[in-house]
Amino acid sequence: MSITRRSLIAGTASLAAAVASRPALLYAQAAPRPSPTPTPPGPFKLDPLLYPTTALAPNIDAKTMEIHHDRHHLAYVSGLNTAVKDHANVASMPLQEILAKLGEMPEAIRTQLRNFGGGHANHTMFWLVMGPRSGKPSGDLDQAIERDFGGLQKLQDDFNAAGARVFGSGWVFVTVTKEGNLAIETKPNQDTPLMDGKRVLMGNDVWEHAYYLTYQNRRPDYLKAWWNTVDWTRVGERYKAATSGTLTI
Ligand code: MN3
Repeated sequence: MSITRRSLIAGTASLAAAVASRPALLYAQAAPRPSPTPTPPGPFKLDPLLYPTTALAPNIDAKTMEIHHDRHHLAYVSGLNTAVKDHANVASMPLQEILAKLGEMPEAIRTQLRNFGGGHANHTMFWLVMGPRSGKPSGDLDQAIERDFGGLQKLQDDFNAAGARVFGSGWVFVTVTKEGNLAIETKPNQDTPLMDGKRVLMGNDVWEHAYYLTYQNRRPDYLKAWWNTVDWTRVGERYKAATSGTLTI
């Protein structure tokens, strides 16, 4: 899923050329990112966004996307890299394994692994399940939503209610079992169901930094609008990966 720096730069250049020749048609979809994605040193990387920071507006504004990805998520990756710096055995482990085995991790860095590792996993998932194409759930995922929630509207209502009830900072998730069963779950701070050995189908960040510039204290409005950003094609791919045992974070 990661894009090389070279292809990103090449893509940006050709986008810029296309924008220059047909500005009115392409600008809204294809505005280049204002700055390149920072790359913190260490084993854990910050993947670039797969779409421009403007792509989710007006549901999520470009400034929020830029600050959230380039500063907040970067800080989690940097913190995680710092934590594992003198722990080669932890540094070489897959992130989902570190989180599932937090209790076995060196006590000196356990809190950092929890906060920064959880933050890295949560945000990596978050950017992936959003995008400009949205769509609707289909196939097995659509059937599972019908079976486990009584339809998409009910899932959205229950998910939004759960997200609104999170006190302070945290997340609301849809978890998925290997059998394909779905459930709604919330976690405080940067905790994740990965810490319970579960898999996350999708999730929404209800920290104020995720919505404050546009929505201020109106978290329920953000929760409602967020569904317009969900890329159901990619969520469907995650569902398939979960049921075939290949979904990681
Ligand atoms: Mn966040």
